[in-house]
Amino acid sequence: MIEKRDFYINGQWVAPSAPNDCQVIDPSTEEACAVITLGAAADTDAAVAAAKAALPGWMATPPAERIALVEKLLTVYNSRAEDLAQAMSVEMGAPIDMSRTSQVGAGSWHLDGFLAAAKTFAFDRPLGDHAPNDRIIYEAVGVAALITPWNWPMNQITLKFGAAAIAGCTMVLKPSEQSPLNAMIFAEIVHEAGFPAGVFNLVNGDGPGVGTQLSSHPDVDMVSFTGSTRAGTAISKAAADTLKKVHLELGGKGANVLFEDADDKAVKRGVLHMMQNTGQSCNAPSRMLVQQSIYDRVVEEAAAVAAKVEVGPASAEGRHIGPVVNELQWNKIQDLIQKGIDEGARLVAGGTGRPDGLNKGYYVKPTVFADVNNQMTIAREEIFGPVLTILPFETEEEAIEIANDTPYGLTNYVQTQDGARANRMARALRSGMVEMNGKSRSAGSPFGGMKQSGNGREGGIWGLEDFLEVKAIGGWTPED
Ligand code: TXE
Repeated sequence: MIEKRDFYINGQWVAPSAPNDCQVIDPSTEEACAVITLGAAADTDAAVAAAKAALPGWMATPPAERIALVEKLLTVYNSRAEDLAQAMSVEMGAPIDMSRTSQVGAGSWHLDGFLAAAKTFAFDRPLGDHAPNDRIIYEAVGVAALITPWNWPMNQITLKFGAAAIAGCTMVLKPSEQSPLNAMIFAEIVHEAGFPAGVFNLVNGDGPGVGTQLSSHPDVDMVSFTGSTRAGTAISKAAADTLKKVHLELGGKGANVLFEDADDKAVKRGVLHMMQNTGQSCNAPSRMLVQQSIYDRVVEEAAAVAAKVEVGPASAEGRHIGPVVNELQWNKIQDLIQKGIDEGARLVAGGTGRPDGLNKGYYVKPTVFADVNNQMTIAREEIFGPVLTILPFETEEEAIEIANDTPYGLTNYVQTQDGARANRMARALRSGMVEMNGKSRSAGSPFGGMKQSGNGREGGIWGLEDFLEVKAIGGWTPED
């Protein structure tokens, strides 16, 4: 059993102010794999004080030096890749091969994206030729609280850390209490890279404790949060009295619109994308909207693809999907599958209960529902499990109406070989991101949502800008 009770504050590992053990459960076995401490207000205060004290020095460090340290961090990160992969696999259930490639890889991809963006970013620039005495300076927002979830832990930590560090913010990270181990390795990586004490701090804790303390703390200037819409609302309320900046990356209920001229890999691609990470992705294409003329064929193929998706423990090598993260999520997914059946959707693959032979562990059957209408609970709520819903449509207008009829607006997908239609759809869909014909977005592209999927953007220049204030100066005296 791993015992990691300390917090990383002001450049060193320190004992918590009071004991408050919390077991980390391996979702593949339902056994405890580690013990951590949930922090108290005194721990949060100590971390925020360290970040506040380090802020002036870090803000005054030239951007090129901050960038060089992030570059160094990336090298250390890559050298610790296997440790990170093992940690994520055991604590949140990502199958080890997928953990090594996608989970760890997402982190280096984002850090690379920030490094590329930062090198061309002008932190100090003239307003324009018409105003020689005006200057625009981009400065750190200040002390940033980073509150992250468990589903793509390194993805989310690096998305926030990379931008904050380059922007000149100091930070307190509160990772998910479900997946703290990879975050603690990340703190070791920051330490080894040589960041000044206090620039990065880590306190473990839960939402009602450290999460709320950070959100309402008067010395925290910004919260960058990824997680549920419920917690996003709570954070916004807790932050309101101090009017801090709140950046939210929340849930999604993405549509994947398959027109009758979709390419012949579109169905398989859509099902496997839904099942990736056991359906625990905010940008999962969870509503497959299928044009009526190809509907029956698509339903049949989708059911066949889902039936072939293998499920197994995270420690096993291979391309199977793992368990979902915890009992709470397992129960929530089971309830939603049952609701789908009760509300009249047609179950064509999977269903409630565990897959055959997997009696212990939070395993879910890869599930597909056909004949779903957009008012059913399974079409409205983010299930966050390997459950695909299929909805029919007749016309392009109807597809747009169904796709946009959701409180979420994170990612939508379009499959058609008609370029003009694809572009019309890209403009009509109300979401922060649209991906077409299986082509994903490139490094440095902004990630984030509209409506109840949140605000702000992460990644590349846009992610960097979220951690920056814009200062306008009049009467600037040119220095050369
Ligand atoms: O998330 P929570 P949960 C969605 C998904 C999932 C649901 C529940 O639909 O089924 O959320 O997952 C911290 N103040 N997503 O309950 O609670 C918490 O400690 C401050 C979408 O695990 O949002 C953790 O660090 N912080 C998603 C983080 O929020 C609070 C990723 C996420 O936990 C808090 C995960 C509070 N009041 C779940 N309450 C995505 N957008 O990718 C909780 N936290």
